[in-house]
Amino acid sequence: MNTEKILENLKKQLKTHNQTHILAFLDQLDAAQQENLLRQIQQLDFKKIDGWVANYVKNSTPPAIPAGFVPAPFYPSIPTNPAQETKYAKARELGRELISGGKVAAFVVAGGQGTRLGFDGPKGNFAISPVKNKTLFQIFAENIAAVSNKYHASCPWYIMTSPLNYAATLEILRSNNYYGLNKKDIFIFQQGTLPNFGFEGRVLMADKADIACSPDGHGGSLLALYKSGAVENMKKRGVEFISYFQVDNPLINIFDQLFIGLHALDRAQMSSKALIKTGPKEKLGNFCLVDGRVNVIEYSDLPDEMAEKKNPDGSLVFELGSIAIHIINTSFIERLNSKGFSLPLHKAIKKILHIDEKGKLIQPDQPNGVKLESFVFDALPLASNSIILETVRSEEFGPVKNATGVDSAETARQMIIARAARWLESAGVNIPRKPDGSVDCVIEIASSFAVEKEDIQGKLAQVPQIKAGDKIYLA
Ligand code: UD2
Repeated sequence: MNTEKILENLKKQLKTHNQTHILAFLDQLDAAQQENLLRQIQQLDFKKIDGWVANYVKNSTPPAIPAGFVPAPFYPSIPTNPAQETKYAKARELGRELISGGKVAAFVVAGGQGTRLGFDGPKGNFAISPVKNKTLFQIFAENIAAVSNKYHASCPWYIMTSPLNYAATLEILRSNNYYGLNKKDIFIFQQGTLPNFGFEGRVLMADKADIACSPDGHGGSLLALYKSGAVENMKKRGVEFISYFQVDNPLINIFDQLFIGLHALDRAQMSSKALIKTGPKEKLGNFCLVDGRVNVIEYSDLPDEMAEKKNPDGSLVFELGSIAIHIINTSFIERLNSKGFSLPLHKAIKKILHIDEKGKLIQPDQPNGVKLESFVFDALPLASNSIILETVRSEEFGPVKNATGVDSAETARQMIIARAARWLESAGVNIPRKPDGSVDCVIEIASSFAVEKEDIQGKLAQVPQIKAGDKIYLA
């Protein structure tokens, strides 16, 4: 079809869907810009857009929460009876086998914009380790290298970026020589985007030649893993299980034998790790069961009376919080994509830079539009089997979300030090502590020294005597 015909069709389509403004400045664009804009429009699905406008953009009623939800069952972090003890031992063994057999891949979602942290550039490049100032990416890479070494396997690493931080992420990895990992074991790809909307339902224009778009949320990973060829690459390598984690958690235990093993033993398709929440209002999604399937209800959607409901022993009825750590089967992602699937969207009201109908750039100081995102945990009810494993916060969850205060770089560094101290103490090392019990030195344990606390016992000869105020790095 020639360009004129394409243009005519697009104009008709835009008119039908009340989006004619997208082409308002076409005449002012050069040929390359015109072609680029037409390509962007062709990628939009206007039927879906009409649905999004009606259901999310213009609809201000909060999303309905599923009826009849009950707390989801879970595996406790420590087995509570002999049968469970036996199962955990079996799971650990199976987990070790699967890791050694190269059947497990690391997968970090790193497409977020990290606005709360106020850090310029991909969040994975944020320096966090307390002695060597290693970045989040370096910590993950070293962990993957150490696990590969320990299990005599080559564990691959898949990294999802957004179109906004893809080039920068690639450059960080390249200029750091992939932190010593083999380049062929790293697969970096981009997630999709969704258009941004004005409150009246019009697709916003970033400038005269570009539609304003933003990353489609971490739920977009389930599409992007497939579309980018990552799943195909996994299949070629024999990877069956994807260890999904977020870029902001330096304490992540990427290759957890127990979690992987329990997931595989129970023939689950997508599983989750959970924490017991610090209180009813902790900002974590809540694990629930609806019609026998695991669902996560966002903290903002759980009615107060449910969030605060207590068991006779005083514990919260909905006590299990989601920390965005999952095992996902490659076959599950393939199945979803081959059948065609869609996750619900979630709406965020934001300040969005755009041009107005006169072509003037608007830099809003108040929220002026809607961004839409999908969340990965919304795929849990699509899994026919799904397990939840409780984990211990101080061992595995120290997210770097904010510049200061709760979940900040400072709290994460303290957690890294505290965990290192506990690991060393468990092997009999004496750690100086202040009268209030906090650690009185700075310690950093590299993954090359210990991937888990059990690795320390064999390396005690390398641990120096530690005095108050010391800065100790073990590698
Ligand atoms: C998420 C969870 C919350 C809890 C918490 C744990 C949601 C809605 N909430 O909160 O329940 O588990 O994490 O830390 O998920 N990302 C992308 N592409 C995107 C958007 C995000 O890759 O389009 C990545 C981002 O780089 C990060 C992760 O997803 O690694 C989480 O994103 P976030 O910081 O927006 O999530 P948060 O803290 O609101």
